Amino acid sequence: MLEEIEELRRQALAEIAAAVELQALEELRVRHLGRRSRLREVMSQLGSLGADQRPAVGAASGSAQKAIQEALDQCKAALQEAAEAGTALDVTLPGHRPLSGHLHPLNSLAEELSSIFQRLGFSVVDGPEIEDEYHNFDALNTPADHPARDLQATFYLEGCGLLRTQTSTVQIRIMETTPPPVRVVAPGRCYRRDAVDATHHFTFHQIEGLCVDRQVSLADLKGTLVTMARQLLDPQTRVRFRPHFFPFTEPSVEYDFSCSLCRGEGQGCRVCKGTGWIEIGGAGMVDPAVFEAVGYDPEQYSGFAFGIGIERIAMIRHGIDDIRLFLESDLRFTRQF
Ligand code: 2NM
Repeated sequence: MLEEIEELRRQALAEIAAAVELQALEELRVRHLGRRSRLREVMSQLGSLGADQRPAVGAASGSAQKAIQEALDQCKAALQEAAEAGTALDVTLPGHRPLSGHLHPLNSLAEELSSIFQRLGFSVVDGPEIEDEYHNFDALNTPADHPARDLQATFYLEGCGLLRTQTSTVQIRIMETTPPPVRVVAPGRCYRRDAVDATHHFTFHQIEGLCVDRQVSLADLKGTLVTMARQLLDPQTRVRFRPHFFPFTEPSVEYDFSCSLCRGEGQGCRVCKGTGWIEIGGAGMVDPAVFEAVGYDPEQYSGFAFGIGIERIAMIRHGIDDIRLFLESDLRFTRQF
């Protein structure tokens, strides 16, 4: 008898859950709880049961009746609400696809660059965005009176350091704790007190690379950059160096990639503005003063380092003309990538 009551309850609840119309629900109420329902019949016969069975059967049938009534009430309320809202429940409609996100274009480019460098034997490392003056400037051979250290150029936090202006701080931390050889890239967010316009922002993303070993030369730097460029853009890409100055490298260069849109032809190209070349970043051979600061012997070791602006490459790649879109726009922007 207990099993039959359980089956009656299961059957009734299943049918109620599938009901999509108020009228069908009323029919279910009559069938499962009405005067001629099997459950009522069981309950009316309680008196004729032996005293050993009566309490259990009484409790089970009472609880089944209560559960069925509650299910009917709930389903009725939901159907009435749907009818009032003018949207009768149509269980044959397709369900709502759950929203699934994807990487921001800056993060997917940083990942792509990281994996190119990983294939070249570099490890991907990171470090704090809140830094001290030592790791951001002194260890990078940037003297106290250098303009980059100015209050107008760097965000200083009250009493507790500054926001890193480049991810070279991470390279310093790696060299402090790891003996050579090292080969690392550090992707991440950096901050400068720049006036914001279509090509400058107070926060931007970089990936910086560092390779230190015996006999590392500028040729290794060029080989690394050209291999990266050919994997990232197209296999014909060329790289050129222009002399430059950075406090932390000597010699220092700025480097350009041949334009991937016009293949270096120039002539009216809107991406390279007719020059055939796109400025990508800065690089050089790590200054001996930086090696001294981290305890490497500059007589035994040499190394190259380079920086890449992630926004700049993403803008060229996707034809984006305003750097502010990356961090100041909403999903209408990010959903395009
Ligand atoms: C650049 C340009 C040139 C650089 C130098 C170092 C370190 F820590 F080894 F000294 N890391 N990254 C470097 C050199 C970064 O970015 C424009």
